[in-house]
Amino acid sequence: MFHKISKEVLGAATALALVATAGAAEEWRAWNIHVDGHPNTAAMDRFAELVAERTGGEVTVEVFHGGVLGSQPDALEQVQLGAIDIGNFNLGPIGPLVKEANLVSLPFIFRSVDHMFRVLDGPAGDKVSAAMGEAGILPIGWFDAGARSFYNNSGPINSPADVEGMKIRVMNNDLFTGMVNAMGGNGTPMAFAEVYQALGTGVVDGAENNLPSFESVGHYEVSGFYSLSEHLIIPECICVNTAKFGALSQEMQDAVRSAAEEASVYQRELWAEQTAASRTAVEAAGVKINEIADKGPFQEAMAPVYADYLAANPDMTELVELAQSTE
Ligand code: GTR
Repeated sequence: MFHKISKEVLGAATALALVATAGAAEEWRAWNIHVDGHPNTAAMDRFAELVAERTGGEVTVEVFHGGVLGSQPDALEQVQLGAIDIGNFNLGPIGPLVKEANLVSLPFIFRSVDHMFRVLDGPAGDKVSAAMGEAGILPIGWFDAGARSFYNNSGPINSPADVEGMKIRVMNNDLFTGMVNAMGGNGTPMAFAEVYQALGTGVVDGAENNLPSFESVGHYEVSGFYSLSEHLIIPECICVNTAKFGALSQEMQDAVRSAAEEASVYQRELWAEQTAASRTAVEAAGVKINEIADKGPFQEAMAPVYADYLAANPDMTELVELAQSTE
């Protein structure tokens, strides 16, 4: 009797388990480096809401803010491995993993944010996306990250000569180290979370970032000058582990993609507002915003960076020319 019941129970439990597996909810862990109040944090929260809504709860996203899941280079490897499912990433630190992604990390390659998005929306962008997807980091939405400029304490930067001898923190990518070194400085890769202290204690003389990030993590408290060199215009993505995304039904993929697209539209609106608000806030806190009259010498100083990059990656020449010739 006991034996019989237990067999029936077991059978029912197995059937239930099978049903549960078939309709199992996908629970994704998402990486976000930014703190509360940053546009990308709000956009990632919106993305998570939209995903739950549009997939009817079949896919849910839990966003871990403030970089608590690790540094950006580490998190990217975790996405490739599937240990982290998704996140908001800057394409700068993706360059060392996907050489096509370095297209957007070449200093002064884009004339403006609009130009960058036109390239991204065209054939060059398709190549970058495809290569990222093959590397396991599939972009499904594009965020605005404005332009990055130098900040430091010793005085305004008006020409590459002002960078000479300065130790400047950069994101993890040889292109950025080369960029600072080509101005006679010392490009120093370092995790974002360590920069505040490094600036405050003089471990580095300066760093570079966009205005919203300069403000949100307090770098303006330890840097008196922000000089508008705007040397890098790098987009950011909502990027997902390619295999996890590919395992969803077509209907679920469409729902997740549409959530990412809508969250990206929202992010770009917030970004424009926040850039202006951050400028006002840091100026009110005493930071001197320095307009650079002639950025030509900075661009000219980048010739060896392009030469080295194309010598090491001759197959990227076409992509670089495609981006440069995009209207
Ligand atoms: C921010 C970017 C982050 C991170 C950071 C950095 O602007 O949104 O993803 O790359 O810069 O400088 O490390």
